Amino acid sequence: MEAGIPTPDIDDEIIAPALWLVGELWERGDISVADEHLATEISLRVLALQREARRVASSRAGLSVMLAAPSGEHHVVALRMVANLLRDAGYRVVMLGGDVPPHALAASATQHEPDVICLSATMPGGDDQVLIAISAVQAQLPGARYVIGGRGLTSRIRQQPGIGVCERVSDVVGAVDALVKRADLN
Ligand code: B12
Repeated sequence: MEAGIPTPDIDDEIIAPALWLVGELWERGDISVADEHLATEISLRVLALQREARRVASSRAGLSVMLAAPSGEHHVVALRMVANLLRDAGYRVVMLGGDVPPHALAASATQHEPDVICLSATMPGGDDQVLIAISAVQAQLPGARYVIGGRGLTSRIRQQPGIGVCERVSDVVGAVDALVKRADLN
């Protein structure tokens, strides 16, 4: 599942042949009935996991995340990775790309009303650009939530309510999930 193998392939190409083999081993007396039961329980657990993964992905389907790099910031590779990860997880992604002025970001956020905004800053001074961008959006959309990352950020920007700070792109889905869940609880 983590390798992104589709459910029908996992069922037909992995679980079914594995259980056929288990059946043969049992018939030959190479494994016990208990071993066969154990293999079946493991297979059933994978089926339950598949269902849970689908439920989580579909629960994200109605939610959107806006992505941008603030004014002056042209490094967007990490942002593109973030977009792929969020899309794969089931989120709708609104990608604005690099070098987005604060007022343009605020206008777009007001138009699209994303559930979370992800910002990336690589160049020194990224803290300031990110804070300027956030305050421009806050003025228009006070409830907005943010996930930020990039080597341009320093410890000046700390984790605070409504802002998740990520070191790695692979943390983004968890960070966005956490902010969305917190919003549900409010
Ligand atoms: C590719 C690149 C460019 C490309 C960017 C193309 C593009 N479309 O993105 C181009 C050629 C345009 C470019 C331009 C410049 N660059 Co440049 N660039 C790079 C380079 C080689 C790779 C950056 C990159 O994509 N890394 C891969 C990504 C995946 O990693 P990452 O950005 O570090 O992100 C990680 C985390 O920070 C985090 N993350 C980042 N953002 C986010 C966001 C979220 C939401 C989350 C969850 C996580 C997250 O996740 C990633 C890891 O999982 C770096 C080298 C380096 N050491 O980084 C220099 C580098 C960043 N550039 C540098 C410089 C100086 C410049 C220029 C000033 C050069 C010039 N004189 O024109 C300009 C400035 C442009 C600007 N104003 O933004 C310097 C910055 C030094 C500094 N700190 O002062 C570097 C470090 C090169 C160097 N060693 O000197 N650059």
